[in-house]
Amino acid sequence: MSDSKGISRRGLLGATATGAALAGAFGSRLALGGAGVAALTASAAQAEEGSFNVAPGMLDEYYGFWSSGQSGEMRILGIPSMRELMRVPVFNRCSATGWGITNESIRIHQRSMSEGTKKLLAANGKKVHDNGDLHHVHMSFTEGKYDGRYLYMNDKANTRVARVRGDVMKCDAILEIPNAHAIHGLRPQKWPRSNYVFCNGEDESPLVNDGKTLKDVSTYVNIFTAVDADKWDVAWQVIVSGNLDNTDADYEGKWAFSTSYNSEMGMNTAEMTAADMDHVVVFNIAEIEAAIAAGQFQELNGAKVLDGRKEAKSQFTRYIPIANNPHGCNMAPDKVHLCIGGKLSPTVSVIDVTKLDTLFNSDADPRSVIVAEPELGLGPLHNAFDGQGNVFTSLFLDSQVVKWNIDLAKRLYAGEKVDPILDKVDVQYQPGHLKTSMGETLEADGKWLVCLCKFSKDRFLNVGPLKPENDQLIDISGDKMKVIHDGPNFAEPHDAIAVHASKMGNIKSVWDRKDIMWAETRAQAEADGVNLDDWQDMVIRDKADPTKVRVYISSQAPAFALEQFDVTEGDEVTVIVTNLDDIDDLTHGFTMGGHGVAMEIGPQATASVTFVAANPGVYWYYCQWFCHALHMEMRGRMFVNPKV
Ligand code: RUQ
Ligand code: CUA
Ligand code: CA
Repeated sequence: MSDSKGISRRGLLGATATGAALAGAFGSRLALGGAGVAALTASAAQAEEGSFNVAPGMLDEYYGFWSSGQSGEMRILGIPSMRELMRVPVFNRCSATGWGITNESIRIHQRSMSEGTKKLLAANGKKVHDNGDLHHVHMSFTEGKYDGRYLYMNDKANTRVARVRGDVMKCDAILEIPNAHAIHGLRPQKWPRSNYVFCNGEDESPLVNDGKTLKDVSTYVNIFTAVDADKWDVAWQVIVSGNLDNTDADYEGKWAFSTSYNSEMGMNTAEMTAADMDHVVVFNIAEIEAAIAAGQFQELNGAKVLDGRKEAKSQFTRYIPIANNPHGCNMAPDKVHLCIGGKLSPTVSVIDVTKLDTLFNSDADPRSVIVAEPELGLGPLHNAFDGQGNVFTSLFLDSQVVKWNIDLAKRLYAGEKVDPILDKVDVQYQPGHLKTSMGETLEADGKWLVCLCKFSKDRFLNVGPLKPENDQLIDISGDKMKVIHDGPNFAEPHDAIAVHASKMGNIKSVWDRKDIMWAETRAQAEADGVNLDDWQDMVIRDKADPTKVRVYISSQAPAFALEQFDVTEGDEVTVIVTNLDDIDDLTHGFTMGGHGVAMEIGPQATASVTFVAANPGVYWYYCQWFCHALHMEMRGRMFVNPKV
């Protein structure tokens, strides 16, 4: 486990690679970046723009699916225009669409699709978390290529994962992961298709975190979870040594990989950076599946759990030592090379995945699978690929993107005197993730790179102490990288993917009336004798519980079927709106004044919302989605009669 290429990390990052040293290097580089990079004048910027400008009315070549970090939503941008096209609320509440407020979305928040997890969530109570920390968005694969079916994403804050449908761009499933804590890294399986979504638990906690042990760190573990991507339930879990940061999978369906920055199991920064080496965990999918099938698991909180810790000496995992606090974990589209960002080490470690079988079947030195470890600059975090053997690595501390060649890096590692670095470009400022067009698939095309900078500092008009992030577009089609666009973005995109528009041919403009999204609402309507597909205006008082009122309203521009309805003070009112318009882009809304509820109803959709009519009086409801010249007139009254 020696520091193989004789690189002095400690020399580069200061005597102790502690948080303080990191903060120091970071601070000085920020100051440097601010003073050293002159802002482009408007005219120079416009001249640059010519090369990527997408004229009004023109469509982008790529969909960019962005995470939004602590905003909890997914965003869709066009690439290369970098225009924001849509926000898809997932873990957050949305004032516009009613996500997290409508019954349909609350059902998705509260239960997963399978029986097992239903029980789990029932045990956890009914609270809908209103926030999420969505770091990683990735699309489903079929044979190493995007298939447009689903997007998968994590919630680090509340240990959940979610799925967004590729046909309507709405979330259809959220799953709270048991046993693990803080799902961070997330990737779908690439081959043969995304049967699993792999999820890293980042925060160490007692296994069965029920308060019986709190401070005894020896009881803490971290958990790697494979979610069944179709059933949206936990398929299996593996207990690991150390914590888990980022993850990826190979192109043969044999392995999953996770970086760990806390192999020390430290509880503070000094402890977490104490060891010279941390590791990458390799998960052997076939061995894990065989053990699960043979019943060799323990069941904890409804999940099948295997022990893959070092001391268990299982065939489920291998641990490959990697220098101090590695971060990014990216599988190259050449199907062979896995690239690990060194973070506190200036290196990227390249693992040849074809050598991994040897690791599981012999006593080979785990470091023998490393075939290159080029020194690239300070703070290497994530890697992206152009499909031509080159890698783009974000250098957080240097505030640069470095382009380098895998083959040259291997030759250097083997002792040849070659320089693997092909180009470096300054970015503004401090990049985290970076993504190339189609770069995490077998169809990497080497045209564009988006670089998600964590700071924008002086790049935009000052909007107060809270600044936007800066998502930069870089042209990588030539030998030299060229930053050609600054894209301000709200807190805080962590990751993005660039998907060619041809992959998204299944996106609908109008809902299918039979969509599963409102299946439960439809069942209730049928029980009430209401045909949701017809023009209808029905007010129904529940026979079993007469304080519950259901109001069925059709809408067709510019009118609701119901101009007024009566309820009684204290009633629990559910309004079910069906949009009978079937024209592209004809969305209606329903906002009940003074009751904190609003929702979107897309063409041919049904949506419903429940609230308590607590105070007697006249309340206007209205359509909040501009739909017609008489949109303002699309409104009606709810009379809340005083209780007698
Ligand atoms: S992580 S800046 Cu949450 Cu994807 Cu690397
Ligand atoms: Cu319907 Cu505005
Ligand atoms: Ca460490």
